[in-house]
Amino acid sequence: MTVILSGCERKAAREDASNFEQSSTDNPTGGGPPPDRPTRTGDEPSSTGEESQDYCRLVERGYGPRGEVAVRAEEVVDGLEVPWGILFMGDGDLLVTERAGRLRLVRDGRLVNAPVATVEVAANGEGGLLGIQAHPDFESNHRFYLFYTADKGDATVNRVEMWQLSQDGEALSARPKKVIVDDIPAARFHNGGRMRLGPDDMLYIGTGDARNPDYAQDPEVLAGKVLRVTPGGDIPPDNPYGDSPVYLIGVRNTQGFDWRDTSTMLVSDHGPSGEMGRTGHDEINVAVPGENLGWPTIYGCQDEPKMSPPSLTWDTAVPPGGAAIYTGDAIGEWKGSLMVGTLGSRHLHRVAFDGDSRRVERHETYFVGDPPEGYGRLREVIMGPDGHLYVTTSNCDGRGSCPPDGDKILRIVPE
Ligand SMILES: [Ca+2]
Repeated sequence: MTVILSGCERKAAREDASNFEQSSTDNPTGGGPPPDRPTRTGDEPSSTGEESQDYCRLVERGYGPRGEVAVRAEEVVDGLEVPWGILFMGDGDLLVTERAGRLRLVRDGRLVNAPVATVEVAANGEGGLLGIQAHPDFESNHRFYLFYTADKGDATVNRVEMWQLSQDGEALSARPKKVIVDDIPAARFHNGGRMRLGPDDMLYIGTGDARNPDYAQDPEVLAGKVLRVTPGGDIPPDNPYGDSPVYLIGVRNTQGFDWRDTSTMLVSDHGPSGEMGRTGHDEINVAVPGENLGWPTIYGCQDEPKMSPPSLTWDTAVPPGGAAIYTGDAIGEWKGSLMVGTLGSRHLHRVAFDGDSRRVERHETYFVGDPPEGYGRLREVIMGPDGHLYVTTSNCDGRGSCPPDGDKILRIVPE
């Protein structure tokens, strides 16, 4: 049975329905066959053992009801250009990547003018300097990971490297960088780029399909996956696809994930923007090790054996940026919910699951649209060490309205 949420007309609903991060004019396969409808097909149980028709929720109009919890955003810093990932350093200071290749330091609440480092990136389209993540022993060894798009001979690739900060945190150490994962296929769109440490202290890396949908189902290719490696870049012996960093397959372009428990991930993914005549249908998924999230074989709430439909999908594109489970106490109603920043549709979404199931119990939107109510396009979403949620804006990425004071880091607090 399809669950239909009430779809109110909203200011943000004027946004187009593309799952590139905004513009459907980028559609590479426009004029293709009419889209097949993303309905469920039969009663095959998914690989999860739960039948998708029991849990996949399709939002057919709009984006979901407005949230009722009273919250507001505090500006931490402004003056940024497409801040993509945040690393909290534990003492209140943080590092933030800017997609054009700058690694910036926020110290004592102020953005330091000089970049900590500048990374030579192949910055076109959605590529560039993307994710950042601390090493599990960052406090003592100052090591961290960067995900960036690089020119390599004739090819453009995505690469993860381990770097080290100087003792004062204001520059790099002289220690050579170490390549952790190289030759992840890259493209103008669909580069993934998010990195997080799992509860097992392994490094998880979200990649995109690099505009080749068939990559996503091929376990031999690093594109269209979530990867899992040790802190030193080795392949853990218990990875689900043998001697490979591949951990989840069937991913189109993820920029956000977190863990509900030690082995259950919540993963956002971008739906199609014209491939096979399909549009819309961004996703929120529940995934266990080795899970196949279905791209490009299924979309929407479709179901196939050994593939899993999402728990939540929207007919109209939202495309999701970062995602984090709210673990703080400051906004008690949000505790345990997945918070997702969206780009084209410009919201902060709250997705609450029904216990440990795959069923979404509640879904609502905050900070809708552009100022004054919203903050425009939202990219990184991450819990800070102070128990507050932090998000970054992405209004200066060429697809939003870039204000004079640039992009911002925001802290979400109770009203
Ligand atoms: Ca999927």
